[in-house]
Amino acid sequence: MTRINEIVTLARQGNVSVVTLNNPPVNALSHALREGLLNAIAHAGRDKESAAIVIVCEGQTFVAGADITEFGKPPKDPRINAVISAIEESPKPVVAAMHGTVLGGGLELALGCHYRIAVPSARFGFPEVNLGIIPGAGGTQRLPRIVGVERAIEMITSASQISAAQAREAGLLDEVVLGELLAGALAFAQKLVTENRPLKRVRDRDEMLKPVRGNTELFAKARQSVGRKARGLKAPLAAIDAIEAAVNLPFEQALQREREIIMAQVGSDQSKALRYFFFAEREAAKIPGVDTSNQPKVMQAAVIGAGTMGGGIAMSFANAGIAVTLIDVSEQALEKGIGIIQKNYENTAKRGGMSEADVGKRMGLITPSTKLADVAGAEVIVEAVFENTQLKKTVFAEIDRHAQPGAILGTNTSTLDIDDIASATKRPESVIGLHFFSPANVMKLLEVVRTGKTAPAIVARSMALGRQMRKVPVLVGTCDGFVGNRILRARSKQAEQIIMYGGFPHQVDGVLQEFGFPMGVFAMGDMAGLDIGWRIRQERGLKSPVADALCEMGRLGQKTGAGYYRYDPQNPAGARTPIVDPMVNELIVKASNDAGIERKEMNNDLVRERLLYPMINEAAKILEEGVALRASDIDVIWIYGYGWPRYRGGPMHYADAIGLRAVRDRLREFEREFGEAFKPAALLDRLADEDKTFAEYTAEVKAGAAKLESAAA
Ligand code: 3H9
Repeated sequence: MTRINEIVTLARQGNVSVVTLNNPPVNALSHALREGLLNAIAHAGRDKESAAIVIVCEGQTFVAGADITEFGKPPKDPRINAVISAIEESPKPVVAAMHGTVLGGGLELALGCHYRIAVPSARFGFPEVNLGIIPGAGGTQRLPRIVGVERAIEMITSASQISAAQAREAGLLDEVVLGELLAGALAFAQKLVTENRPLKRVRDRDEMLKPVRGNTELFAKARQSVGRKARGLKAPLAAIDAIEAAVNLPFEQALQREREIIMAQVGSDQSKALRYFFFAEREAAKIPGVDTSNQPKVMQAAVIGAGTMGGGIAMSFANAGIAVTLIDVSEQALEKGIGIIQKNYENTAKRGGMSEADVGKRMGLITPSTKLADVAGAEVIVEAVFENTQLKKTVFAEIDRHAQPGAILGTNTSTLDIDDIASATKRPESVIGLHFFSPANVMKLLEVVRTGKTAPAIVARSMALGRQMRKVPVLVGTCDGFVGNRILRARSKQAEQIIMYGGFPHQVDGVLQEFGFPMGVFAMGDMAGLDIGWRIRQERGLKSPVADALCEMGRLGQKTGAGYYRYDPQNPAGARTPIVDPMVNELIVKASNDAGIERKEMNNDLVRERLLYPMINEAAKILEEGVALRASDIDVIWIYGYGWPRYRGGPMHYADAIGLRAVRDRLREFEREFGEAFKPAALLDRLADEDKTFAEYTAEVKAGAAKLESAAA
């Protein structure tokens, strides 16, 4: 065996050269890997005893793409295209032998090989658009030559993955290896030794492209449909440009076009935000001082409360294959809850989202019960009863009597004091907030709320449980609203103010949608039902002139056919599409007059800043108080829980991109004009003065904590 460099080796088995890549964790195409692979191919090429070359990877996967950490840095030769080109030009046949997730540059590498084989569990895809770029090493050129233009557009613009069986059927794979991969690869390569020459190269194939050459309609239609789905994300549309070039230009020229497009994208704000978010998401899983890895899998859960939240949480457990006892003291509520779950699953099955057998399997994992004592068998218990401290305390006292030692005692409260709830038990160290978002079976975000007393082992198990449930768990501390809702409140308050001072709901919502949110504040209020807020305000003795007036008129939102907007079941755009109602605008103007406010027209920039900057300000306070561990966690929460557009990286990244000085200065102007509520947070003020970013602040805190830890050790 020859060691080419620290991560690439070359060995000959009979007359086949085997190039092995070992670049953990995902065999990314780092500089060392590219250099080693290129050298290995050259070595094998010179080896007179070698008649074919196999490329195989150690570890969890074949190459899963370019090394994202290298993006934005000065590129170092050899580039990926040069490596792929050397493989494609090799006079000896090269076989990619694949397992794991063959993604992006990894799949491009495979497409440069003369043959591709894989184990049945392998998966294939181009996730580049999720990073705000397009496949940039020939993926937009070679994929359509094999799978056809329409399928290539679908795969690349949606970033979806396909299985080995699908890849075989689409012609991407030459063989699915049922036994051991390397043995299968060697046997496959043996057969090539006598193969006819010249070797087939994907780049030379034209049969899939020829029929659509000059077909502008196909691309126009694709742009229309992809543009709708991409909602502001630019990369999918750029991918279509590159695929169109593949169809209409000679290979080298089209490859150059692909290169120009990706180079422009790598420097774009969207790609920077998406790359930041890729690492932010992974960072959220890491908790200083708490090892969340190697946690035992949860097998049995219990959910208390069979309402909308409880039912959704029970479904989330069942969806992850975890048996769950759904408990409600009321037989009737339980029956209703189970009925809704069954209906939800059946609707999914009807839409083709799961099989009838799956419906049965998941329902089989959910056991209804009216006895709280049935929490006894559960490793995790999630309480999801009404938001009432006394009720929750009674439930927790009862849970405490029956739950097994070491069980996670979770509450799904979004507003109440978890310490207070925990005080009803003799084991507050086992109590933790598990804040799911509605609909709980759909939403990925899980705020894991640690109190001052929660034991590290419970934190570790809760984070691992979140991942087991295929959620995105983010650890936060206790405060009113935790991280997500506290920031949401800052935005809602502003939205209300804006309409009192000169704006209108459709303007506010339009600005948010233009920014990239799927829905505006007021349309969202109508969807959720305006009576929820109305009830809370009544309990707390608060007023909101416009919302209160709407509720008093019976306009409670979509469910009553009207709220801030009107809804029409016959609307060709959809029964849930908001229609601007002049009557509401009149009501708003009257509310301003009654409050003695002189309305002034606001431009969209002002509306956007008034909505978003107070959110950033609130987030700065949250960060300063240590309620969030790092700025990027806040971004993960807002992207997964509240629809902040990924390509803007979350509120903290957005603020960093604008510059904290600019944000702080604008808040100061607002403070002078509109009052105290806009006073910049102390942390924001300090970082602005120091010309620093939230990301830099987080890095400093992390370095400080590491220093303390090593000093203590
Ligand atoms: C591309 O290929 C462009 C090309 O067209 C060519 C252009 C010229 N680079 O996700 P995990 C790290 S764009 C660097 O937890 P899993 C990750 O940060 C690329 N690092 O594991 C984490 O680090 P840490 C197209 C990477 O088992 C660790 O690996 N490809 C990369 O749940 C484990 O990651 C993609 O977008 C990378 N490419 O899932 C694939 N990938 O432990 C992106 C991962 O320090 N990757 N890391 O936190 C994935 O989707 C998943 O990582 C994968 C494994 C499914 C592979």
